[in-house]
Amino acid sequence: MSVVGIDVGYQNCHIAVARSGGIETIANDYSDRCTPAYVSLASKNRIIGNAAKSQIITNFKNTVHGFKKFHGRAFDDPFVQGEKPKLPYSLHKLANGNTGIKVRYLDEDKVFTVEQVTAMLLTKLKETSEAALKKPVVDCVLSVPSFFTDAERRSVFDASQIAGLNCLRLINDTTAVALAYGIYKQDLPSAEEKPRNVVFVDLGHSSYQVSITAFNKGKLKVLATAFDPYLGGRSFDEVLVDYFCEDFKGRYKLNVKENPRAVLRLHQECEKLKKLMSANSSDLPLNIECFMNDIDVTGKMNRIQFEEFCAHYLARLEAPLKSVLEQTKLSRDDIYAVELVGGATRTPSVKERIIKFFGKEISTTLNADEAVARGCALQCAILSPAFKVREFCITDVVPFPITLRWKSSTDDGIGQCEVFSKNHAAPFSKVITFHKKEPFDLEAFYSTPKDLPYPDHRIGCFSVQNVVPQADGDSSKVKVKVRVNVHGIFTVSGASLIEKQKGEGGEEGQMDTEPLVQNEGRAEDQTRMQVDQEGQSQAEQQSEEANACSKEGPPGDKQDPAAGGSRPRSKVKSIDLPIATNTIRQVNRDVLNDFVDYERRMIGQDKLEKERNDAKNAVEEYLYDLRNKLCGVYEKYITEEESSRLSLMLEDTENWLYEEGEDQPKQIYVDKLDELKRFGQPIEDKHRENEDRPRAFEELGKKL
Ligand code: ATP
Ligand code: K
Ligand code: MG
Repeated sequence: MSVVGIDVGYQNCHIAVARSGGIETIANDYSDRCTPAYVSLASKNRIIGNAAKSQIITNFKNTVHGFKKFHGRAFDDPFVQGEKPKLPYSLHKLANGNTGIKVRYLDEDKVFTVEQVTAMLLTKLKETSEAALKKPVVDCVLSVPSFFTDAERRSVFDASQIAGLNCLRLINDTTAVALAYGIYKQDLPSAEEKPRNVVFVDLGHSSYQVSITAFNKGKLKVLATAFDPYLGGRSFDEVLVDYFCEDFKGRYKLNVKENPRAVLRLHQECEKLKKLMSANSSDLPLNIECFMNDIDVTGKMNRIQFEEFCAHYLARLEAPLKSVLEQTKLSRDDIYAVELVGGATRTPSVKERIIKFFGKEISTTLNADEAVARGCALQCAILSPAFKVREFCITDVVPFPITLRWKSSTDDGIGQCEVFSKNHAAPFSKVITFHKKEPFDLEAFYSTPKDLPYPDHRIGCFSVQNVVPQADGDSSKVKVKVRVNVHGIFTVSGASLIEKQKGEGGEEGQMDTEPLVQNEGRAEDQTRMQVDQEGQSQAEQQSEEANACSKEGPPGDKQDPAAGGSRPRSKVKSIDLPIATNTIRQVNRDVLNDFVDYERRMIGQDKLEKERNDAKNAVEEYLYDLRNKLCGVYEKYITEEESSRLSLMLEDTENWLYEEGEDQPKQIYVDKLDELKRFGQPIEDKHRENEDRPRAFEELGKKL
């Protein structure tokens, strides 16, 4: 069983794995611990990660990057429409309204879903992990931004399935960081003591996330999260790009924005300049040769100017910091430490603002680039039965309150109830009781659309099926289990019909179809509705915590249907009810299976192409090696005539490689290599024989 954690960043991905020594981040085939989130489609294969990023300028139409925020988004989504003109590749509206990405692949026009593109990236990261661990990787934990809504989370989860991964948990970036921070701390306050409150700030390329987390020995509890989903290092790059576009328009009469290749190059150079400005406050140059229309451009900028231009973005750093304090009602003095992660926190003015806000120095005990991945791997280790790791209980929060709505017999015909409040503990399950005579629908949605960084507040519709009246014509009691699961995704995870037994009739004293929600034994009468969290739900809550805190928890607990639990069962017979789920923007399951197959085929295609290239390279390598040796160590074993005949043949082969042989099936190269070896091998053999002879004599000499 593999223990792998992946930070799936907008720009940069990191992988951490558990090996004998503990958790470590691993390097890819470019000896780089960071794999860029770039996927390039080509006529024979896919190129993913570092190689894709380095060829973006020459293949920009087919090199997809910056796609993380398209997860779970409709093509018509205002965010997607806003991004569209900035992208060097094309977006396409899919039949189901989702965002598709249009590229040339295998010499055909092809539209991929965001899930497919992320799956390609995950395939690469999976292969990197497999190379490091030297075994197949299936189980993993992936990071997502804490503000991702259900549609976005489901989309990332689907991507993991397409890539053949078994995602044990989608964990929020800042929660992963909190775990990486807390699990090794030896001096955390004991359970009875006041917790240690730590603020985690992650400013990445595309987003800004803040959390306050309370630590006690062996556990962490996220208290609140806040975010600016569209603030990050990318915002600063765009400021620089806009500035230089204007600058070049004035000085060079260039219209940069019309030329996607130039925009890409300018972006790359501006990001470099931005990083240099983090370390250096003097004037710094920006030079790009042959930028556009054969013109070389130069420009300059310094940190003071940069901060002025970015002032409106820097000003946005404060609101989420304020928000987490307000939500938790903690004061600055209650904060033990402020930890920064994410590449963009290296910007001096970002650090300064955060220091100023909290009135204290910030700690950087964590690796700003790797902390998320490490936290993911730690979570994976905790969840993996195959791995022994310190017990650590993680409680996250529900970022946006969730409401259920249904048709009812009340005056306005609508019943509704907020099932999860903001910052409610997660994962968590609750049981709601309804009295119904027929199947019914539960519509789930986020209660506060205006606070949602997503244009659609619907989560989905869950139809509780097979509901029938009792034998005497009365309504049946239906228990519905709702849950925010380990991935932070809302589900109606079970429903059961409680058959009334003899002598039980009318115990509730009500015949309406309102839900009964009970809370820890005290039936809280909220006008016509009661919330029920006693019995089953409490048992569930315990099993939930058991699962979160201990990997040894019985696997069955998680799936425990609503009807189980600690209530005496003797009088009650319960029947599980099927639930039909229709969530927004979710990829159809049959289609998902097709994507799984297609991804496998593409992996196969990449492998074939790699083998073909390797075979070609082998010919090339052998050819150059033989040529060198013909004029060197092999000289004395062949006649001049033989040598010149062979040299001619090598030259022919070389020419062939650059012309007709440039692009041939693998077998042709294999045959070519064999052909070369037929000539080369006898000489090689003679050479070896000759080399071995004196050595053999030496050996013999020693023995004598
Ligand atoms: P996200 O978290 O939004 O999905 P990500 O995880 O890919 O994105 P990170 O890798 O944390 O993002 O950070 C990348 C950003 O950090 C880029 O904008 C990069 O330019 C910026 N960055 C990296 N080093 C520095 C530096 N020294 N100074 C300023 N910015 C930097
Ligand atoms: K990252
Ligand atoms: Mg990140």
